[in-house]
Amino acid sequence: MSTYKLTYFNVTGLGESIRFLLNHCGIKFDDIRIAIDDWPKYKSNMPMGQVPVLEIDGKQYHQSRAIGRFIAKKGNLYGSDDFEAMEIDATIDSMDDIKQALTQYYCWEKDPVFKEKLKETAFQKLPYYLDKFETQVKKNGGYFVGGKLSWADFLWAAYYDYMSSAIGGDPNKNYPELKKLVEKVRTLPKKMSTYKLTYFNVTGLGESIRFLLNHCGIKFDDIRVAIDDWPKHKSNMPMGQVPVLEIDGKQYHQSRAIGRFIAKKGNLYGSDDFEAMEIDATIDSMDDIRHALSQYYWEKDSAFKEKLKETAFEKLPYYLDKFEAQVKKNGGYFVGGKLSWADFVWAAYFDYLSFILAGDPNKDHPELKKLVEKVRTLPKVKAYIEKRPTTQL
Ligand SMILES: N[C@@H](CCC(=O)N[C@@H](CS)C(=O)NCC(=O)O)C(=O)O
Repeated sequence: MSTYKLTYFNVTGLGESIRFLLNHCGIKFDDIRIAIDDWPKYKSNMPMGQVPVLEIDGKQYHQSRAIGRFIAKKGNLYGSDDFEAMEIDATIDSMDDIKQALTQYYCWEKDPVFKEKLKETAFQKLPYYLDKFETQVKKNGGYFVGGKLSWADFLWAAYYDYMSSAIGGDPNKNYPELKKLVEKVRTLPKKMSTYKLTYFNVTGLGESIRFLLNHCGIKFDDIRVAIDDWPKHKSNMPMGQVPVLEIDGKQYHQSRAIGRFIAKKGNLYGSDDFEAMEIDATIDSMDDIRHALSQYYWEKDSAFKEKLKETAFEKLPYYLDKFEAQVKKNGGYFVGGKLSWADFVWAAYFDYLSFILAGDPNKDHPELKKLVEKVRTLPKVKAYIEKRPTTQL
């Protein structure tokens, strides 16, 4: 579970929408609020001498918009495509333009004559912006963008406090659509998704998902169906198979689709579409060889089993050599010189393949052996392995 620490002043300002987002997305964080008098002690420790700063697992991230966008992506609040994302960005930039105009007069200007001038300019602009925003929300079914909740809605709802004190009253009072939207966002319950993974009490196709969920700090119910009970469950599964991951009551199936979803959340799906394609291809190749071995292992007809065994064992060294070369070329990982979903799949297949092969599949492949060890000793994966039920395969 990543640790989050948000540092800001004890005001709403640029920090409040981040607090709203973190709370809404169910991300626990330390809400550090610096007293203005203490600021000189902190300033030099901040990346650009400013706050908000969000620290994630000890690394500092700055700029309120960059931070907001990061959380919005995590919480599915950054639109459905790049067009919606651009609209959200534009809306937020416009909100910032008017907030900036108000801030200049309200917070910074000391000269009373100049302050009055800035106030005049800001108050001249304000209705123009509010009219535009009102029209936008009306057009978009009660939200700023795309007829659904987005980061832009959170920002406006969080600016309410600051704007109210800057203009001395509710900024949305003559704007029913904005008023409704702000109320809607500010009364949202805190969201904490619930995850339930259903699989058999074996490693197989479920284990890499268990590794990933643990590594990403996503709490989940690890439901392990006993083989004898399976007939009772089968018809409740989308394709009559497991693994199935239930998120907030909705079932998702197919181990790869599930793995990819968690990998994206955990930044384990490469840095771009090319790396993602390499990760997909690597995992599909892992599955090709796992499938060949499984087919032979579970075959009942002894003559056919022998034939399948021959085929699988002919293939195996070819795949292992290829994988070994790939990991060597990529600095100890399957793709891109860094940890990815592919590494998790291979590290989790270790149990299943060891069972079928009656020995360590990587024993003659030092790069693979090192990688599997690296993944399996990642702190949260290691802790999971130590406490997971002992299974035959
Ligand atoms: N392509 C599917 C295959 C799922 C699959 O084969 N699941 C097996 C367990 S490993 C299963 O549910 N078997 C019980 C059945 O089919 O009734 C995936 O990757 O999720």
